[in-house]
Amino acid sequence: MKAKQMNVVEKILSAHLVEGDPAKDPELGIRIDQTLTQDATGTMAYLQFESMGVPRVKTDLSVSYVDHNTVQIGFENADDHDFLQSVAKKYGIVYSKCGNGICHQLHLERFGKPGTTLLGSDSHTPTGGGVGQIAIGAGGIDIAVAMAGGAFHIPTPKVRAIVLKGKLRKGVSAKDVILKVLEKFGTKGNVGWIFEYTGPGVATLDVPSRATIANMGAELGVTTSVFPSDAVTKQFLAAQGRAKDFVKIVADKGAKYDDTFTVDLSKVEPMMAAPHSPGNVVTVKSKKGLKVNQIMIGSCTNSSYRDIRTVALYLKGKHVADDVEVGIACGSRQVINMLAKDGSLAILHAAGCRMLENACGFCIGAHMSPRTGAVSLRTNNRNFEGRSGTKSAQVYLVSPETAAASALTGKVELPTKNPVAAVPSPKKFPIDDAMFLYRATAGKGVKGAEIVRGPNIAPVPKGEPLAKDLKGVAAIKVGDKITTDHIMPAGARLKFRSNIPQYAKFVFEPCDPKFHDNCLANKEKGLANVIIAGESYGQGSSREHAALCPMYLGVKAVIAKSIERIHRANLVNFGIVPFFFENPKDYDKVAAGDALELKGIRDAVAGDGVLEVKGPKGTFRVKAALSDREKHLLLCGGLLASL
Ligand code: MIC
Ligand code: SF4
Repeated sequence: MKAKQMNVVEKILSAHLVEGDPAKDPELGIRIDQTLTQDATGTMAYLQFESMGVPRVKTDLSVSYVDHNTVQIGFENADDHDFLQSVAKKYGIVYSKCGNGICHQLHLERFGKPGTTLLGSDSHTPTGGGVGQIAIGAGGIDIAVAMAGGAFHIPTPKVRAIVLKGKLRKGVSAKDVILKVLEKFGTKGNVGWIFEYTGPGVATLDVPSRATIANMGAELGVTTSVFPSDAVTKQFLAAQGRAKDFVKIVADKGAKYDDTFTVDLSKVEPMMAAPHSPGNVVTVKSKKGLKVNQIMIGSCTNSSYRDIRTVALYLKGKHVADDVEVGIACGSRQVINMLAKDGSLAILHAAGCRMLENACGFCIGAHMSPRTGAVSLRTNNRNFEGRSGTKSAQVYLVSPETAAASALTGKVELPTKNPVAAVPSPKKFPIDDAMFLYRATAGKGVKGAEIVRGPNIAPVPKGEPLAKDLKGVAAIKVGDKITTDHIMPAGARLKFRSNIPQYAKFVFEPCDPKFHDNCLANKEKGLANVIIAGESYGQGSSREHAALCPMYLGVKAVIAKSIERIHRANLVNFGIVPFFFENPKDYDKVAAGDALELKGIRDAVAGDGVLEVKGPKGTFRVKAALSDREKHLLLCGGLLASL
């Protein structure tokens, strides 16, 4: 009998399937080949890994990157870096030193392998889809389980083919393509999907462009995005000195998809995401002439050699406008090295750009916050309100081409007016892996290595088994599209990531600064805190702190109209029941501060997930759609408590 024709997703997943049947089960368990962490989520991931008592990582490769908290004001960041380095040495993890670059760019350059699975404690891990990897973002504890050899669970995916045809016009690039896809599918309603890019247009995109598209697929809320591994991938890997990592993975002729959407690349216009959502997509043309105060270029979405070299070509022999501040953060040392050799760095300096560290930096609001009310054009992937560090700033997400063209006039400009020549894919990238430590002991670890723990590293709190009945309080009521940046702000608060009691002080800081105190007061009275939310609760980052810190504050349930994938998984991992309103209109029946009775919650979780909640305005039904695995975790009080 002829084997079924498979798409790329089916090929990779079927080769990694360890639990579940895609034809009938709602959840699949897959084997993870590689993991990555970054420092802001990594400390927790490794503390959790440590508490599992496994002597060394069991993956093919695990890499610990330091790229988020690099500003080092105070001792906390440096303490975290030391801890991470010592953990890497002990457990057989490759350690990417601070200064090496941004995790996703580095992983793509040096480690991403077609046909493998990668799990990362960062929502932009899908960048690996650019080289035909099934790369998924998850909470730190899921990475810890994967490093210990456990499976990772995903909702059985529906696969949408994004068929690319034609070729991009000069001045239009990958960022415009993903913004076009976001314009169509938005930032909600895509949970459980995987987007597979296919069609003749794929061959016209180089690997960095594919990676940009896969990276920002995270904003759609999909499980991941993936490109085939073809001749372009082969050339890229060979140029990175990794020809042996290449395997061809393309969809079989006649492979089936659950849905198809076609993008004619030749018709894509320069696009931008207007404040305050990556899904708020408009054309650059519609904003032409808008005065701009700041332009930030880089982040894991657009910091490749191709991107920054393109910016240099736009700025060559010119100067940025007087009243605009331009900052550039490259993705890796390899990128900087190439820009130094071909003269681009000199061009950018001469043009008046501020050359920033090759780290997340501005993207996460760690520095370079714009002035009050500023218009800031940025090439990163998220423009949630306040993420830049300035609440009143109007952040627009754009391509490097639009950023560069606009830098010259200080106004939004069309990059297609005076486009520059395409940057050819380098034949050979300069390779310098000196800042990846412990490559020789990867997978083995170093016997007797001691873990270094500064005072900022606090133990991980554990959850408690779910009670039979709960008397609770609606500790907060929020609206639609609440992001993890609202729940657990990063920026200036980021340095407390390894210290839960301290970080928990800032839960919901942008929405209700009293949340922490109120929750602790309720907890003291023996009341369970409940979060009431609208659609797409928990969009954005993979940070498990957005579940872990609420757990610490006594939050036992979230009742929302809908919850995004990674955040929902994090809630379960930390023993918080993710309910949705059976009738979304019941959202109006609850107000902040209402006393809520969740009688029989334990039986409901163990059974069909349906619970009648009693509030001052009557009762309403909520439901948690849970797999048996998730039920078990919730009843135990979370993953760590279940071990
Ligand atoms: C982000 O872009 O929001 C982050 C910071 O990279 C997060 C991870 C984190 O919160 O540490 C992400 O995308 O998962
Ligand atoms: Fe870093 Fe920004 Fe990428 Fe997150 S989105 S990994 S903060 S560069």
